[in-house]
Amino acid sequence: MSSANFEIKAYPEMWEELGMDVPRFEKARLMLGEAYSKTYLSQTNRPAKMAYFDEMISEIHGGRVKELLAAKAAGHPVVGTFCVYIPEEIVIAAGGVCVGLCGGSQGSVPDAEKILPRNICPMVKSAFGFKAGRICPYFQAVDFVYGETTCDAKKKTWEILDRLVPTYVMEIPQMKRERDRVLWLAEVKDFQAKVEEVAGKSIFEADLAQAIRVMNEKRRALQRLTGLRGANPAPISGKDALLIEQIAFYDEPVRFAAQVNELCDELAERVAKGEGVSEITAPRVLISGTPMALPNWKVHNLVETAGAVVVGEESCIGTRYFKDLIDENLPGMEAQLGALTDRYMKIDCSCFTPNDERIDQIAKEYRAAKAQGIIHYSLQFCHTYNIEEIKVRELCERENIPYLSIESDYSPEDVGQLQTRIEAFLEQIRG
Ligand code: BJ8
Repeated sequence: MSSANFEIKAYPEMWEELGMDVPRFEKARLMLGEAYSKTYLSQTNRPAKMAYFDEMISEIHGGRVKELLAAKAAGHPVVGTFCVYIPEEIVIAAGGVCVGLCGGSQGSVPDAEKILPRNICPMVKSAFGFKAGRICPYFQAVDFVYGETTCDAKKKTWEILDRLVPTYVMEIPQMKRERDRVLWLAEVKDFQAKVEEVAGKSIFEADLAQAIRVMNEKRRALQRLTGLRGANPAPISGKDALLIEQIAFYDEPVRFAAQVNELCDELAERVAKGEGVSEITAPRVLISGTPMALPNWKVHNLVETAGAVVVGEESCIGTRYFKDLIDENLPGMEAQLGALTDRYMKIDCSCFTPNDERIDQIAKEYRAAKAQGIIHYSLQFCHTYNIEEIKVRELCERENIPYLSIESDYSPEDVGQLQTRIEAFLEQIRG
């Protein structure tokens, strides 16, 4: 798709029915289309199979929303999410749909700041603002929103969000001892009961087994994509890979996995021929830190515009979402739920203390991606990632890894300053 014929499709009647602020949303649609064309469609040598993901963006405010509404009309629960801690398998087992809600845009932040404090995480403000301003069709379509007690900004915001949309909160433990696992297992079972209530049906062993297979397949496809990015030259840009990881949160999982695998077939051919999207000498960067929710492409764009290539995201919109699978052959619901609990307890979010497995994971991913430097990315006011940054920096000092730490928000104000710092960092890698 070229930038000349790209547009985010408009569905004003459906938006009206969903109770949205249509005139404002129309402006947001045009801005997103422009940003996407500029950031994505200007890239050269993109894999042909990216066409599917371009189409997903083109239909982001329409085609996929229609699918969710059809699922809802057929009695299937539609659950909005903000965190990879949601046990998606349970929703799928009930015939439902999970959709990651957007939280990566500056456009909705002023809506949130009318209610929430200004000095909290931009992701929380952005997400809340989409609902408060009625400028997200997904938010309007969900049966309920899933919230969690990972960080203070989120857990207190859910109480206020619940006034606008039903918000179900799960308690995420903050440590990983046996008693924390017991707590999380109980939370998982409560969540199952909530989903069954909304779906009006019970979940059985066969449903959960099938849902586990579906999610494993999707996660395997994303693992495969990550593996291919270890080649030099990289067969796909970091921007495109990030886009796929973002789309993973709202596409239909079976179709998505098939499309990612088709793309991987094309990338594997590129790797076999020694072809890629960048020069073999392009600096290779791993990005680690807070998730980059759609449409937050800021740092990837700066890094790749400066001639480097991003080869991995150690992030929840990245490997933290798909690095761990669940055993598909366990007999009985109790064993399945136990394995599911263990799988989610492996997520190394900085809300845990201690969380040293994340530091080990960063080192592992750095080596696997054959990266040459690490950028730690933290959203402003995210205390847990900002403080854990100390340990990431120490890792890089110990292992002699070129390192840059960035703290940013969604406003364009710091772009010039970030560009200068990123260019200096890439010079350091180039030697
Ligand atoms: S499992 S990383 S998706 S909580 S950036 S809102 S932590 S102040 S996003 Fe996250 Fe789940 Fe953890 Fe992953 Fe708060 Fe920090 Fe903002 Fe954050």
